Amino acid sequence: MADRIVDPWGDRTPYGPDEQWPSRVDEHVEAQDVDRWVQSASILHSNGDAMDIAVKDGRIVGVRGRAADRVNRGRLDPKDLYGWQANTSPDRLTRPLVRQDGRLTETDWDTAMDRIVARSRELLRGPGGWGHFGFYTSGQLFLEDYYTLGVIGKAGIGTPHMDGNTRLCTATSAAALKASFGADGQPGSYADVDHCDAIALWGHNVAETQTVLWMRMLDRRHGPNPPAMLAVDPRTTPVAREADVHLAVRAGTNLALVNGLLRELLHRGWYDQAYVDAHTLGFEELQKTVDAYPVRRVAEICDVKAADVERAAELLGTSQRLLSTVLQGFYQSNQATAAACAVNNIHLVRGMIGRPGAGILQMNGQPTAENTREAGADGDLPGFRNWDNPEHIRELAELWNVDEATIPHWSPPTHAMQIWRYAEQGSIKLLWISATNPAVSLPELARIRRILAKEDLFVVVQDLFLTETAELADVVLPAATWGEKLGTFTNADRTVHLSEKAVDPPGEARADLDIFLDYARRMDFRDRDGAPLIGWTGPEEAFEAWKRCSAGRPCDYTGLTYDKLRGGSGIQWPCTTDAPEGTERLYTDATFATDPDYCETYGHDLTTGAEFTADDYRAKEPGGRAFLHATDYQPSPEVPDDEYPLLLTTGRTVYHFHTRTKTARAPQLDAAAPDVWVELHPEDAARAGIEEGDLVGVASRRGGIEARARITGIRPGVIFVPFHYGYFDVSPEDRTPRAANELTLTAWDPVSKQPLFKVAAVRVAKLAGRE
Ligand SMILES: Nc1nc2c(c(=O)[nH]1)N[C@H]1C(S)=C(S)[C@@H](COP(=O)(O)OP(=O)(O)OC[C@H]3O[C@@H](n4cnc5c(=O)[nH]c(N)nc54)[C@H](O)[C@@H]3O)O[C@H]1N2
Ligand SMILES: Nc1nc2c(c(=O)[nH]1)N[C@H]1C(S)=C(S)[C@@H](COP(=O)(O)OP(=O)(O)OC[C@H]3O[C@@H](n4cnc5c(=O)[nH]c(N)nc54)[C@H](O)[C@@H]3O)O[C@H]1N2
Ligand SMILES: [Mo]
Repeated sequence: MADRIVDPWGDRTPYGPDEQWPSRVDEHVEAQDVDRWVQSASILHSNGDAMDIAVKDGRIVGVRGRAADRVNRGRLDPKDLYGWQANTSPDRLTRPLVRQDGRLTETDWDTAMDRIVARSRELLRGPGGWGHFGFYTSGQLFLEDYYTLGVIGKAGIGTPHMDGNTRLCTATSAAALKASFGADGQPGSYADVDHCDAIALWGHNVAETQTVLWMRMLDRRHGPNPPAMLAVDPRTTPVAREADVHLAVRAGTNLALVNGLLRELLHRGWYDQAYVDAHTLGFEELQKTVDAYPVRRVAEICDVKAADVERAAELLGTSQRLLSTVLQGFYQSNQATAAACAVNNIHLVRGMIGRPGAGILQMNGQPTAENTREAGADGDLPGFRNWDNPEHIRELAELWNVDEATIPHWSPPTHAMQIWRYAEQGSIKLLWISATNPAVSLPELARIRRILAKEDLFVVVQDLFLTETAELADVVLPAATWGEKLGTFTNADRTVHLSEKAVDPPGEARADLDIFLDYARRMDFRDRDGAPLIGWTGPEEAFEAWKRCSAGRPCDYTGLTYDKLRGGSGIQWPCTTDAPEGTERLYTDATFATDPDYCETYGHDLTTGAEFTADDYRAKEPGGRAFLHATDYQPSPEVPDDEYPLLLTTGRTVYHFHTRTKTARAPQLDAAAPDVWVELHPEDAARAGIEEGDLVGVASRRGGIEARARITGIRPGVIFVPFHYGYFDVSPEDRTPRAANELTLTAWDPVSKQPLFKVAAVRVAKLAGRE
């Protein structure tokens, strides 16, 4: 087998259009004679690669891909091959901690939970007590955990202040799907890679972030009749190098580009008038808006060659089966929702949705982000219900047997950035953080650390390790994780996988579901008839309860059971008695989820974020048609000036996952990328007298970091810093600032409320020569 650190994608298995992707089983096991293999799927990205966990003497000793699975046919990502070693790391949290005289001290579960419950009861006592609670969760727990947390928050406490780090991740995916098609839910399927004749990657470095999906794309590119490829990314990523057309746009100008591409498609007749007339709304407005984006103007705004924009339009316009994927280069950049909807527009005007090869993947990032959204742990209502639709509230009240008034629905759910603002201002007094590390991952870290350290904010952190965030908590709960607990999760193309428990968690660590259930029991949440609000005691019962909640909604799970998910491949929702094997693609009959009684949102103005009312929405009479949204380009809230002349963008490397709590504990991955760096274009580097390997200071209006220089093919005027590097593995006295989020700004998209991690104005200076 190839060295997957040196060659992350391994050997090619080429195939042609409409053929089945060949299987290739990847494996890394660090023991002889494995006792047993236990079924699971990847937890280190959103691709949903199915794998078996190797167990020997009660310990995880390796993994191998599952050849029968529709998602990966046996292949695994480098992070998955090695990342499981974090489970066995000696510095796992094994006992709860509570803050005692200013220091975190080990204690037992009763003491830790009693502290949380005492504080909760005290806060709930007054009127509007729910307003003091904030829950900030993850895209890395399991479906059963989220649904339980959602019921606790919405029907137990009744707070609208719930969100996940999914807000930082794929809030824009959800927002764009709702805005264009009426509800969240991925239209496309990974199998579209097998059938397409063109692939457009919009701000998505899929080669490093969903390596197995990239293997599938590469295998098509190496087979007969390969698909054409377009990459839109300011950096020369592996995707950009492979693509036939690479548009290295100036960060923050995506919408201008896509508007220009749409104009070309319309002007050159590369669209499907019959589809537009029958299945969409808003075409004339769109035509008018994009007409202001001739190629020359777009080339100027985005700083790319006009001829390349024309080539990109031709690639898109002449394809017969176009697959688009969209991710953080759009979602975390300027005008995120409008730009993501503009990609949906391309597919709608070309009628390229809902058939093999013609698909949209508004991607997820985290392994279980889909479940956070569908189960309502991100503040949205479970089952993609509409907070503004009284009938949807009634359904939930009936299901949970609680008063409608308990379920927060008087305004949109509070988004994460606003939750942090309330904590800063002091109205949120209890913040429960599960499976996320905001002290490294949120923008403007100095501010986040200040909030976490506030005396009047009671912070609960539920994690595997003593992270930068846990260090500042009042109570730390040691959690069990993947391989140590049972549950399900759903990937970016709606494939549901079961993940079995392979080994026991270390020490007294507990499964997240058990922690939430314990809290509910101790709080004694009751329904309208005085029965326990939460009637389930384990994962499978929680799954069955969730199935009832999902019935009749776009994410219908009623045809799935744990047993059905055992043995073979993962299965795509909706899965019902009518579609017992799941559903490959949504909107195959071009009927979209826009009916006013069914849709998840009544929509927003994409420029200002202003909400439309039910009456506004009904007046449009969508009748199952999709919305074409027309929005003008506006520059980013922070653009370079004399003082901060460069644009900072941030992102990922193939070797690390987020704040590295798992990947830095896997020796192969840690060694491959041990410390932070900054990528600069040769001209920008020369201007500052910086050479390869020099120590560079990067400063913004919020703070500064130090990083080693890499001179790369990034576009001029833009620099890149990976956001993985925090401080947990550096001793307190050596904590030189190095987290990219010391630099980023507190600003978000008006519709999805996703923070703008991809654009900030900075300056650079050489601090020292290479080591
Ligand atoms: N190895 C690895 N894989 C991961 C993860 C990880 O941490 N490590 N995390 C997972 C998660 S949660 C997520 S969300 C995904 C993210 O997956 P991606 O979105 O692919 O990753 P990023 O590196 O954040 O951003 C993608 C690209 O956006 C480009 N970009 C920056 N600014 C702009 C812009 O203004 N316009 C355009 N068009 N492009 C821009 C960057 O140069 C970068 O190459 O990855 C998932 N997979
Ligand atoms: N500058 C910049 N910032 C970014 C981004 C960017 O591109 N640029 N990307 C953003 C995106 S897309 C994302 S998704 C976020 C990610 O940001 P975070 O969510 O903060 O990153 P992680 O390191 O994945 O944190 C997950 C935490 O959960 C813990 N954990 C893992 N498994 C379990 C479990 O089973 N149970 C419990 N209780 N805990 C568990 C881990 O130890 C870890 O501490 O970062 C965002 N921040
Ligand atoms: Mo993410």
